Amino acid sequence: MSMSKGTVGLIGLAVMGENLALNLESKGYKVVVYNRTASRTEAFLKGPASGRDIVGASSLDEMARLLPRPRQIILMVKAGRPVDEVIEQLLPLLEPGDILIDGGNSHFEDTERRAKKVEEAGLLYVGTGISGGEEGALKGPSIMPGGSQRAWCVVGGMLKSIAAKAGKDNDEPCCEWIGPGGAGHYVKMVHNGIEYVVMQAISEAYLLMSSLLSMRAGEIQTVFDNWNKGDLDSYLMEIAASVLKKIDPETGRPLVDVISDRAAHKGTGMWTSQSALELGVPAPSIAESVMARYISSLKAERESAAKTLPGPTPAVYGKDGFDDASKPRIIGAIHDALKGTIICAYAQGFAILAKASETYSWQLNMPSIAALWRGGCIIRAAMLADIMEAFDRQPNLPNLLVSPVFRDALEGVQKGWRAIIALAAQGGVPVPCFASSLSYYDSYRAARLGTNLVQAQRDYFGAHTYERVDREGVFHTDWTSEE
Ligand code: NBP
Repeated sequence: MSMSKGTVGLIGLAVMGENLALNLESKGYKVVVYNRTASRTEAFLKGPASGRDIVGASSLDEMARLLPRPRQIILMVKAGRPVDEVIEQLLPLLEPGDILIDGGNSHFEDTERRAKKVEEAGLLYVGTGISGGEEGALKGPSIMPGGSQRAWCVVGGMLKSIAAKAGKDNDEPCCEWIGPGGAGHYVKMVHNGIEYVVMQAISEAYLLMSSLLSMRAGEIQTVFDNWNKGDLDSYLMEIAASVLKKIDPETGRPLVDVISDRAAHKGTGMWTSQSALELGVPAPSIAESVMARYISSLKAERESAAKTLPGPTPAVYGKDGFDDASKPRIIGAIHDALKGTIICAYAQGFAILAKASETYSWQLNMPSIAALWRGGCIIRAAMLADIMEAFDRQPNLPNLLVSPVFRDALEGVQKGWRAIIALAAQGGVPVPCFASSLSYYDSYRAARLGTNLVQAQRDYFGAHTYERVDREGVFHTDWTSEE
């Protein structure tokens, strides 16, 4: 009787697992679900899953019996130890050819290790990034699968069917094979690194408007809404505007005003920065966005330092000699800084991907990665169409900054970007991400930096040698000799 396209197992019924199960079922798959805490399975079956082609398993053993071979099992449990624990428990219950798909935010090195172990047992392993949060999981996330190519041939159709769709006819699935081993989770990690920058940059725009221009949440929301209709059209811009609209029912104030400024994190931005450092890829905007969260968490120290450390008070619009034209001008400059910073975020993310691809022999396809981030994921943005085109035209583009479309965009924003950083510095408003991104841009476009002096000092104290600009070779100088 069933018109099912197939049966799939899903372990872990928290936010992501529940919604993915519903998404799979809506696309014609029968889903066998299991959760460690049985009450959660029961609540799901009685609640959102009732009347749907979703059945519960009370143990992993029962799940294994309910699934046809080769079994396809998606793990949506907490990243880290839980994934290892579930794999340990599953291995004795499964048979060669069965496929395990880890859809959590696992570290790519863990995925490499697990893939080896699982494949030694004759099973196939897919480590896939899934982005889009709760809504994406339900309606169509962006999916970044990596691991066994043989497994992709089996599960590719299913993953594509539940993914978001993008493109001009909205029919291109945001799901494509990424590469072997941990490549899928690596790409998801870098996605999150870029996400950290965009979020931090939007918060700097908000801080500047509130501190320099005394704008309230509602007014900033209008600006964000407008930007979201133009070149900054993106999911994060849209939700930032939506957040600013929300009123706290208890106080009647904008909810954002009563939310503590301590921002937490789950580690993916840190992992991206660690990987960039290890691979030797400059990615200061990503690192700075992680640091911005760290410094935000030093709330008590900041509150105490605010009473003692000297600094200017920002000039305030309306009081300190701004003319009438200055407010739109400042808002325009904030827009420019935000756009420049977001371009740097993508440029750094793709530069990390390029180096990782070379280092790990993944052969990552940059236009395809840009394409699958166009829909469903947290960093989806109109800008991704330009990124896709830039890599399509020049597959070996050394850095997005030098592609014609972004070169022109940066030319358009740099004046305002510089002006707002100067104003922020004069007023003592911290804009770490805007400022470090501009330094990245200026460093990248500098044919000569001051680092000749660094190399000279290295040679001075450690005989590390140096190269010269006027002839080939490696040189060392006895810096203390009188000659
Ligand atoms: P959580 O990351 O909060 O994990 C909770 C799930 O893990 C529950 O089903 C829990 O079972 C299960 N679990 C734990 Br904890 N330890 C376990 C163990 N030792 N054995 C078996 N199951 C165990 O859930 P989530 O927020 O839905 O995220 C799932 C994955 O997707 C994570 O890797 C997350 O990073 C990733 N992700 C999340 C989002 C998002 O927006 N939330 C977006 C993209 C990716 P229990 O009910 O018995 O405790």
